[in-house]
Amino acid sequence: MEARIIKLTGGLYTVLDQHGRLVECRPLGIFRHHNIKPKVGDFVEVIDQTITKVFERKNDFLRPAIANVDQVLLIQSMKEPDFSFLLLDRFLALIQAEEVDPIIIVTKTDLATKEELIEIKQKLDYYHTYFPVVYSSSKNGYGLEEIRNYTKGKVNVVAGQTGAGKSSLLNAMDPRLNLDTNEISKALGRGKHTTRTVELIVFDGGWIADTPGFSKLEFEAFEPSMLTERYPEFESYRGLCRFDGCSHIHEPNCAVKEAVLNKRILQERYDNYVLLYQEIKGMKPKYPR
Ligand SMILES: Nc1nc2c(ncn2[C@@H]2O[C@H](COP(=O)(O)OP(=O)(O)OP(=O)(O)O)[C@@H](O)[C@H]2O)c(=O)[nH]1
Ligand SMILES: [Mg+2]
Ligand SMILES: [Zn+2]
Repeated sequence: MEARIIKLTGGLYTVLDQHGRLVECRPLGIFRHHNIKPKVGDFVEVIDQTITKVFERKNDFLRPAIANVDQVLLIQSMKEPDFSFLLLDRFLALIQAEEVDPIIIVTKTDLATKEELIEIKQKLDYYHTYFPVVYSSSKNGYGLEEIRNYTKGKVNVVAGQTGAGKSSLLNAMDPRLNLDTNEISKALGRGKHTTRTVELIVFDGGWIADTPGFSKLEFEAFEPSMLTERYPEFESYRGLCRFDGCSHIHEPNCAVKEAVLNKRILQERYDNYVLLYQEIKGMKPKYPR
């Protein structure tokens, strides 16, 4: 029988089968020796409450551990915690996996002044060329209908730092979810996240996974050269640099650096690229090349 994993708690998986039934099961013991770890979102074969096969994934996230996602709702608050472009670029670089669309959602707009909003919007207009950007407030309902246009019928995952308002936003969109939320001061003060498990929940004709936010977001090991591909605005300069495999950092005659000088690529976004590139390069690869 084919099914989809929608929840994992303490080694026990809950799958939704073809007949819409929820079944609790465990994976085959031999999986461990083959380094196979079924995760939420996986399509699996289930025989007698045992997961016997994991079907190929279209994409695969390590943290949160979830697979076969359509899009990521990247949630950043205007205030409490303050909006951070470095964090935004970091998340964008991390979540652009295969066949995943990030949607930038700015929450807590009710806490910002008009001037502050205009300032952020000016910069985010640049991002809007490449990604959807939505402004919202879970307090007054602003922007929620616009978000629904994207989430409807999809497998959605939320991402964003702790206290950004991820769970609050989902609750505002569907009060039946009744997800735990927390006072920002408490959440940060205790250094733990309000949301702990990863689970797919029925949402708007599709699915949603609320996830714990990260107070610190680290890169999983990947080739620094891959970072270029996660900057969609670099795409139109592909092949135009003097050197093949140009890192766009120290090489002469670099088309990307030229575009930064000509203000076709946002300076700050490029600066963050350099920071992230160096960070990834400084990491030890997990596997021998
Ligand atoms: N004023 C205002 N406060 C908000 C808004 N959204 C969330 N909050 C507050 O922000 C705090 C944190 O919200 P949560 O929804 O728990 O944040 P989270 O991103 O789910 O946090 P973790 O689960 O720890 O990752 C709560 O006190 C919410 O009431 C908003 O749009 N406006
Ligand atoms: Mg939460
Ligand atoms: Zn270059």
